[in-house]
Amino acid sequence: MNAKHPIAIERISSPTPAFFREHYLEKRRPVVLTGVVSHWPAVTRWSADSFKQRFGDHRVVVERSRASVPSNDPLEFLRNRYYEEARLGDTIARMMSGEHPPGAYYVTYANIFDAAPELLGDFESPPQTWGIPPHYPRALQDRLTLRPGFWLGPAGTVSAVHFDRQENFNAQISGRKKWTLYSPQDSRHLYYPALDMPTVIFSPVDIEAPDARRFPRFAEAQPYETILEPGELLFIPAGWWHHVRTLELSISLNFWWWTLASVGTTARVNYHFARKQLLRILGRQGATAASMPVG
Ligand SMILES: O=C(O)CCC(=O)C(=O)O
Repeated sequence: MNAKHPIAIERISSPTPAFFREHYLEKRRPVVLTGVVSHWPAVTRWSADSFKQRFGDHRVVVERSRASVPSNDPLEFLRNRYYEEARLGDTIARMMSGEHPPGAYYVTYANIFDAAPELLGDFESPPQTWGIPPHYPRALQDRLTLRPGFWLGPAGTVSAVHFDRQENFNAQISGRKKWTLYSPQDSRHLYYPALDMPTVIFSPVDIEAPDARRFPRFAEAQPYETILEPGELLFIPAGWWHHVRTLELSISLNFWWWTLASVGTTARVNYHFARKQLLRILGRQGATAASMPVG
């Protein structure tokens, strides 16, 4: 646990898109928007049961773990993670059986919309409504927006702390998730860049059970927390660290999009990635990690 008391992520109700952009997107502050996606048919209609019945034959890519005992240690988590394709119906049945440890099956950023395009009518694109200035031409808006991602996982599933290169809206459709965020200014306290991690966007710190001897600086990190309820939309600025614990069988949708700020985040990640490769070539991986500048 952090030494610092968590700050609750702000919640604002039904803001205008211009207000959101000025006070949160441009100021790089996370926020929960209420009353903006709660009317989506997805929120009132979608459930794991209904997906099992209606879309059970669709094939999705499922995140799996090789670990017999699940570990929340990020390095272990990444080493044990693999992906396989499976029927959505079988995957949901396994999640609901209670016979598998959390982390055994997690549908992450799946694209079920090509196979079931009718689902696209059940929600809107928050980046295009809230994030991208309305005067941008439609073709540019489309290019700045990545395809929506469908997430479905059982209680106890954990996404280890990492950050994304793009701006992110995460809409909770059913079930609840606990989110813990840290500002990019805390990157040093999260031991970024960790050159021994398989991917530099992950921190090596298990924020729920930190090893104070290995990661003493983590005590300085300031957590921001919220429990995201169905019908709520969380904005995570590019570069903000996030850790997610699923509290109940959950469906969510996420929407990444590009801004100038997110291109800056990408440039820093690429810089560290290049240094990591160079250190590997020189056989000095990890040796100079502590003296690396923070991106
Ligand atoms: O919900 C999760 O488990 C992780 C979500 C996430 O990392 C994201 O939306 O970027």
